[in-house]
Amino acid sequence: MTRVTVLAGGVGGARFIRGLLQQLASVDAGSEVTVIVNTGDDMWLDGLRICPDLDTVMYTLGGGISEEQGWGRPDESRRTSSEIAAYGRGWSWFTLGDLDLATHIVRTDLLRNGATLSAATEFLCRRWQPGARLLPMSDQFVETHVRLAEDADEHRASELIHFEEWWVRYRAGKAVTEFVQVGLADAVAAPGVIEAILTADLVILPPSNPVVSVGTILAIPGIRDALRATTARVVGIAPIIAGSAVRGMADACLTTIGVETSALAVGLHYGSRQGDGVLDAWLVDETDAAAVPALEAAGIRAVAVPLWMTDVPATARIAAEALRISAELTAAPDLPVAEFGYSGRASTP
Ligand code: FO1
Repeated sequence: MTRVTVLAGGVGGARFIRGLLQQLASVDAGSEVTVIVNTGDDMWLDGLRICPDLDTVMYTLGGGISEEQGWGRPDESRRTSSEIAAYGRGWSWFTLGDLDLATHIVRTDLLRNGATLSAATEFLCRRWQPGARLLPMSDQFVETHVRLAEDADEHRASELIHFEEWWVRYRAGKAVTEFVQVGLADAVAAPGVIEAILTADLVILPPSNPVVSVGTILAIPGIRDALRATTARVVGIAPIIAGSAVRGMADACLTTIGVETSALAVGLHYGSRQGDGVLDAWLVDETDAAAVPALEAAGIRAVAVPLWMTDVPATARIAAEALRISAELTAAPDLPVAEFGYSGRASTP
């Protein structure tokens, strides 16, 4: 029985996990998957607690996602949000569909009655049955805000605005100088999060946004240390293929933190567990095979495989590669460095 823990953001992470679950169902029926989900995109809107990444993972794995959007529900209507806009309230550029609103209403009802975000998430998942355990990264609210580098509508340069306003209203098109995790100082990992990393056989960093999704989770106290301490293998999957973000505007986020938009740069950004990083292995797309030697020289086992998640079977094949690499590293953690070149993890001198 394999215990797999995944640190996920929204659309890319959710789609990967769907393929992972299909792969595990065919090779290891007794396996258990825990998803530690980014809550940095969360916000209060119209009096409701909105949790974009928790809902995207829950809907995607529960069969309730709008496939063409990658978020929200299919066959949606916007009657309620139009009425809210008629009052001049809400975010007219952020769609809260009528069906989706029910999730926010039920979650907010639970929170207002004293439930933690973890408990509220567990309650919602009873309906959706995602086939994995969903844990928010923290039960405290830690919201990602961006500091504008330029004026934007009613906002002035150097002002902090919520990540979702930057992401959705401005399509990450306004220059920003930094990401700020508001509430981080008072946040701890949610119950079960650290344990899910320490007791896993395999921890996966899926192709979610490495800055505002995975990066946000890694900033929660104790999570990075748990990744460096776990006996599990930590395998990441590049969210950048041939120099461009697979989805979303991850390139805008990487530029903001001074990381090049490449599979190599993101792998080195996460770093090797032999150094001060979190990775044992890093999957890059075949078009980025040239990155393998530099990654291996940095102590990160690297393989080049097709990484386009074109459909669930293709995604299951990517998950199979992550499982294979993990098993290989577990079986032969420090392959001797071959006489001519690298044949495994660089053995410590
Ligand atoms: N993304 C958009 O591009 N436009 C929207 O109007 C929008 C609304 C929305 C409502 C609920 C929800 O859970 C997600 C929503 N998203 C929307 C997606 C969201 O911005 C992303 O899922 C993540 O926050 C970034 O990956």
